[in-house]
Amino acid sequence: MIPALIPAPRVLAVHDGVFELTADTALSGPECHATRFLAALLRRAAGHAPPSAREGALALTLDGPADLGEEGYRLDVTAEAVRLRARTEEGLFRGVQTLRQLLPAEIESPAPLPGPWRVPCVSITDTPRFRWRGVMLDVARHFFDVAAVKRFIDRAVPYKFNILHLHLTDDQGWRLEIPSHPRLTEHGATSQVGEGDGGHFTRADFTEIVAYAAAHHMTVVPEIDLPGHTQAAMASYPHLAPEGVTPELYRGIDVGFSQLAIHNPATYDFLDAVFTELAALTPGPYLHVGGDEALQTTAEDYAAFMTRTLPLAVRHDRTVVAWQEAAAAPDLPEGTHLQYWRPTHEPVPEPLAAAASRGLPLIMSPANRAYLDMKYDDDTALGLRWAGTVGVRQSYEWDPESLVPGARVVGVEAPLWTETLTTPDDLDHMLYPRLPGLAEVAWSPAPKDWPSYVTRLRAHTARWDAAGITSYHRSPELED
Ligand code: TNX
Repeated sequence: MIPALIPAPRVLAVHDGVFELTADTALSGPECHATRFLAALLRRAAGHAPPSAREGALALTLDGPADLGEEGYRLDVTAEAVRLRARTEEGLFRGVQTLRQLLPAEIESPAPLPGPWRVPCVSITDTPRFRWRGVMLDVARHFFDVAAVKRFIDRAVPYKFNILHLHLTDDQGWRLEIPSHPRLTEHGATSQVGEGDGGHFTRADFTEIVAYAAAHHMTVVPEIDLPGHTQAAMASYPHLAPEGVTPELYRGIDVGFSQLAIHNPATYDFLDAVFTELAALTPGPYLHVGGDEALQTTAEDYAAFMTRTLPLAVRHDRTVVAWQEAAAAPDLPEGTHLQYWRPTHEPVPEPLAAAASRGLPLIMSPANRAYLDMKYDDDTALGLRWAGTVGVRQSYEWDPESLVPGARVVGVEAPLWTETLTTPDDLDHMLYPRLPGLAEVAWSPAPKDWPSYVTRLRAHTARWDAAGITSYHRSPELED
């Protein structure tokens, strides 16, 4: 039988026989997240930590061949040993996720189970198609606390995502403590969509998230959405608003009604302070400045705003990421990543096509494929449907490189907007079963093979059950 691996590895050969893990199976590996993660996984589900040895039957080594690159790995399972090789700790970590999927579904159990813990004999050589494989969580429309964000990370890890984009600010709330501007959270974080008191991350909270992500080889990309989506900031500091606007906290789900005071120099002092503090908390190389749906902002003002704002982010030695509208800004800093989000049936806007032809990297998040907040079908209670319904097959069967001809596509990101989502179980409902398919789009070579994929996907439901993920969408594709 072909093991149900998602994302599918680049090269997989299945051999006769199995490796059986017992309480005596020793683990060796470098002192790193991958080794620790594997030991913890086995301890949790099998009930005993593997003994360590200089050369274990389970052996992780940093001696992979050069063609494995940064995140590739080679996994060889024989009846005698499991050998995982990579060039980097990150590569080992991705390989451990594959080994995890080769183990029985019960390995996902939070409490010890008797086993047996058998792994089919295989040889796998695997490298990702794209370097940016992201998930995004909107903590602004509804606030999700540190525990919920960690759980969200846990959901993404088995599928080899490496980017956690946090949408930290929007009209409905400002979610990160900025000590120089305390009212952003004292006041601007107290609302959210509908009912509820909102909430925010202290700097310690944010640091805890960054560390947890890093321990799972995920890079946090924080977003401060500008110059629209800024009602919460303006409600906290009214001088940030254009004259004549009375900023109040907002609990609705409209978009495109707010904008900062673009011609007030104090706006840029504010942004300088925010980026300085954000950069200090963010070890990763990216800062996301939003830039979407600034519907009140004239083209001229938008350009003026970005011209003053982008250098404030770049100053901290960071690569700017922005939604696709920012393609219209003049003088985008070198390497700026543009995030495509409009549905694929819309024509590619001219400025985006032009930016792509200049070689700016694109991240693909087309709403009618990659938006995890879209309803699955007409009966889905949660979610939105402005981009249509997005079923499991539709979110899987597309090619990120075919949307903008000639573009340098660096990856795929699956955003989860939370206008309608209030609990971690709501998040799970929208993530599963679509998230694994988007992982395969991002990691595995093209083209996509739906029959193979859906067979593997069905097998994964046993893993979600074992992990205690109870709220996943019972999509018709999961039935045989
Ligand atoms: C569009 S995507 C938005 C968000 C909404 C989302 C809901 C993007 C850059 N802007 O403000 O939350 O649709 O699907």
